[in-house]
Amino acid sequence: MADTLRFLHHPASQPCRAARQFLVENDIPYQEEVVDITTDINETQAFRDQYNPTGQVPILVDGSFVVWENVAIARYLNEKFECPSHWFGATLEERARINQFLQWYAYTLRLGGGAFHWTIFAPMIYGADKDFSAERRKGYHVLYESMGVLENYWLAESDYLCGDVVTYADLVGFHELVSHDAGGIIPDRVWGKHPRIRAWFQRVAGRPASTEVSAWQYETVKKVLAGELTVEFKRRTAVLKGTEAYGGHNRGIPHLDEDDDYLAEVEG
Ligand SMILES: N[C@@H](CCC(=O)N[C@@H](CS)C(=O)NCC(=O)O)C(=O)O
Repeated sequence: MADTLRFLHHPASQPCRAARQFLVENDIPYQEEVVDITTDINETQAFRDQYNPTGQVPILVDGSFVVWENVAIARYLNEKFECPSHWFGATLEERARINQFLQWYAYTLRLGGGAFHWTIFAPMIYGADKDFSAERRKGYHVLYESMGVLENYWLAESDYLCGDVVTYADLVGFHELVSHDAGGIIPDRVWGKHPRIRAWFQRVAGRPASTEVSAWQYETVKKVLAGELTVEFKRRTAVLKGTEAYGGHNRGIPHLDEDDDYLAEVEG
């Protein structure tokens, strides 16, 4: 009998939710194992040696085979279970477009997660008395740049990011925005300037699997924002490595001490 797939994840993690939604959407049986990233368990050498040298989730374990990185996990599942071709493209051009999005997102939209991380998690990790405005500013910079590209390129002519059907690109893009939405990270004025993103976000949110996979994030962050829940972090390191990136591809990157009117321009 084949081993049951083990999926190591945390529901607060955007890449974990995307890969998990792929499992749910495709009715793939799996055993769920939540890795408590509020501790440093995933940073131990034993964890790194056994699963992933970066210490990050999501991780898929299929018997003796281990694969990490959400896109690699979804592609592995897609091939292994011969999932419907819309997820990763039926034609050469569809596949190229999806690949293009998944490369682009990893260096831009994904790093915009810093706007969420440094607003919601950082005070619980490092202490609410500290000033995270510089880190937040970096996160917002790359988030807003990415939203501009989503609005004016990826969603310019289609209902979904890579055409007129849902693909894995939509799942990763959606879950980045779920964190921002749950955390109230994107001001209403900025949502209002991105009507295509808003319509697309609602379209993907309407999928039953989206609700199932996002519920924990919305419920937990709502309690945190209402002051009803403080998550006890036993670690003193960021849970989103790489969030120090600043700027995407379209804007010059001013020194942190210099005036940057880009945020004011988007929010104004
Ligand atoms: N490039 C990875 C990123 C995964 C990632 O950022 N995981 C975070 C949670 S969102 C994590 O495991 N954080 C724990 C840590 O960094 O110690 C992917 O796309 O799968």
